[in-house]
Amino acid sequence: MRHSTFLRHVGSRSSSMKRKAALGAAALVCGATVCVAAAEETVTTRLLGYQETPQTINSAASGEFKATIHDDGTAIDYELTYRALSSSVTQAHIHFGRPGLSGGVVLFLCTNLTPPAGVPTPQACPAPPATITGTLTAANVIPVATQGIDAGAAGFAEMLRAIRADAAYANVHTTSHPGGEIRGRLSQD
Ligand SMILES: [Cu+2]
Repeated sequence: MRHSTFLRHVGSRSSSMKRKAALGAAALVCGATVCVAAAEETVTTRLLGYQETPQTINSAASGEFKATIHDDGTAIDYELTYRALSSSVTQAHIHFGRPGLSGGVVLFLCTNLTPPAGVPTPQACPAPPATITGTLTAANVIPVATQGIDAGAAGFAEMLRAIRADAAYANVHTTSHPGGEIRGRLSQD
């Protein structure tokens, strides 16, 4: 495992995706004879009602989502912040879908509803304002057959490709807006 706690927090705060060479001695990954600079990939996005589909939502709420993809592509560390929502937060996810289009739920970030079957029980969604963190792996993938997203490691790799191709979004759902109140695309802005 080349991914350290130190590296996890050396991410860009800008709304872009990039491979970022971490700085400092702790960023060096040393094998038997050589040391190389480790890199990490961080995706950040801002969540707003204006990005919701199929209906645009006027909401005072906002949020931020940050995903750090492990070097070996087997996990995503995430941090989701949301505030000022109109009503109780019910659930939050990463969906498979391009900007302006709705898509299936592939990865749960949190839920206060009946937990999904077949994946580890997601954490609860705290009342806003709140920040949650977690780690997603192949075990968390919910396949979406109609959109061609597989289960397990294949599906996880497909979602990494989708994130890099501007085809995934984070979405926070509330009681008043069950289809989602704030949304942000995971993209290369
Ligand atoms: Cu969702």
